[in-house]
Amino acid sequence: MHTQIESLFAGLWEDYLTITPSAMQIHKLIQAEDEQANIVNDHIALRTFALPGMRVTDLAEHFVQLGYRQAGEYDFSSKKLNAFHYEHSDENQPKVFISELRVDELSARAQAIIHNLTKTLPSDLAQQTDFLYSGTHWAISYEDYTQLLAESEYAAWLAAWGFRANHFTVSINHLQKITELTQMNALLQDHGFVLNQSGGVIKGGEDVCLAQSATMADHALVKFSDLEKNIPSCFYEFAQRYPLNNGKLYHGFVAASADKIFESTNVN
Ligand code: OOG
Ligand code: NI
Repeated sequence: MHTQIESLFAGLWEDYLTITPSAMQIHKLIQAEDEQANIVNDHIALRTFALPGMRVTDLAEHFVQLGYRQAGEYDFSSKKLNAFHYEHSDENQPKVFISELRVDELSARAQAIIHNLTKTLPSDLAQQTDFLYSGTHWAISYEDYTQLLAESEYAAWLAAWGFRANHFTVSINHLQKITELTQMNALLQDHGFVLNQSGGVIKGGEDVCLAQSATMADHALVKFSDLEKNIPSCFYEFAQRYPLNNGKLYHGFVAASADKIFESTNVN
């Protein structure tokens, strides 16, 4: 049986794989190493501009309709981002982390580039069925991309890739043979995958009830209006959750770790 939630995540996953081939390679690597493993997503993440009609709440509505509710709230002041996470009443459903760029805090030049991309979009764009994996709805030049990149890596990524899952996250808690994030990381590194080192390979840990690692994003070809270029696309994340003092698994995020996970799409 395919639930509506499953079809939404399947749509996001298929789109994500088209620009993140390493995710399928890693998926197969886990299956080969841990034959009984059930590869479950801890969460996915989406990015957007904090502009009318495409704010976090507009994107989240697709999940709220399927039984999700807003849970944690986070602020990343140096990256000029707000974020929220959403949870389903069924704890086995993936969590959803959605961030938005506070466009009005960027330079006048960057704001002008972003307004130019978004000014003619239909007001009901975010309500459209496949919106969450619809990509870009505009043409951007490599020159403007580079301008944005100098100021906000997030702005540049979003302008180039549009609306889609930025990453999926394997839940280490649901694997069988691989029981520790350190084991997962060793497996990945043995097979040549490059991990995000910002703040250390493992962000967080048992002390904050959440340990996370991520690959550095793949590179994929973008057809800019003036030229074609390979730029960072999406990455794969790995999360291990630990119980709180009350014995229940922690289901939130850790702002200090998230701040570093964002950097998995940096040009390195
Ligand atoms: C989201 C980064 C934060 C996490 O697990 O802490 C995050 C992003 O890169 O869009 O996913
Ligand atoms: Ni994440």
